[in-house]
Amino acid sequence: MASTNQSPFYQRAEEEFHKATTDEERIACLEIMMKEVPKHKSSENMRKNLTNRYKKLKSGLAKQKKAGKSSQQGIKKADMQCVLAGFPNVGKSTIFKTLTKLNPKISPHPFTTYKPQLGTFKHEDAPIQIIDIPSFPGHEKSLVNSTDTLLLVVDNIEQIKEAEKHTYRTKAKIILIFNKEDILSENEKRKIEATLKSKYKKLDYIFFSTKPTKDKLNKLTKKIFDTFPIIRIYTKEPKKAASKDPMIMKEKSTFKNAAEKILKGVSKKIKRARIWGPSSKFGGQVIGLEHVLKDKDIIEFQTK
Ligand SMILES: Nc1nc2c(ncn2[C@@H]2O[C@H](COP(=O)(O)OP(=O)(O)O)[C@@H](O)[C@H]2O)c(=O)[nH]1
Ligand SMILES: [Mg+2]
Repeated sequence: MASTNQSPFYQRAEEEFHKATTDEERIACLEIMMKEVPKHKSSENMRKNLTNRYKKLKSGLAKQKKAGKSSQQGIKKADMQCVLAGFPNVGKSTIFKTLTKLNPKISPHPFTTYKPQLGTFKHEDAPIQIIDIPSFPGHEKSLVNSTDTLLLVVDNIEQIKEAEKHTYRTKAKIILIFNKEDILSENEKRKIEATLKSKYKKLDYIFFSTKPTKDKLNKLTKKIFDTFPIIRIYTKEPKKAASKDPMIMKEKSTFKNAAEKILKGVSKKIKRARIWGPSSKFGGQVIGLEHVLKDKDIIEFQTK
């Protein structure tokens, strides 16, 4: 396969293809190569060649799967989910590792992340699911389009515009992570900020880099947490302390919604409910089923 005159994405994918150690990795590379190869007549043979290899690997993998050898797991969506997206080498996997303290493959080679890596981090006591996906253009479109919050990672201002053709269909809220702050001069940073404020007024952004301070890390996780339309509700039993782990509910949920979530059908049996926290007039206020909850409320109820 001659790779002269191919796009840089193609060339990198081809390099990675030769280094790949699993068929899943090879397939991911071929997908990029097939997308990147020119569609004109002179490259017809090349396209056929790629397609054949791709089909062979796919059917091999399907057989393995039938035999129960596959490790691919489905992704169960958590209450709060974000996806790291961006071009190769901008530092997505490094951010994933920083947040989750897991250990994905990090390398100076692009396309190191072949399949989605799942992890979780907490903002305060709220667990947030984070997914590291392959770089544009080999990313999981369905995840980019369907997640709650997209963490668009860039290390250069032009990438914001270029990313649009991969993100314009997303329903997610977008946070721009301008990464590798450590290698920006004050002057470069000022210019970038000026551009962000003039050209991308509505884009929520944060500068970031490896080894963030505690403050910086908290600023990032708070930014992410604030994009989710949820509230945290704690439950307690009479005379006992409130639960440590919050229940995650939609914004504007009522006490009835919370009670139903705890024990289906229980709301009919509720004798008396009390509340502490932001939505209460005073601690221990007695409430009815339609009481609207706020983040960090604590509820207590007794059943008949
Ligand atoms: N200077 C600098 N380099 C970084 C930073 N984050 C990641 N890198 C480097 O950028 C390269 C690509 O990182 P990686 O996380 O694999 O990028 P990905 O392809 O977007 O997942 C690696 O060599 C990292 O060490 C950062 O904040 N500052
Ligand atoms: Mg990566």
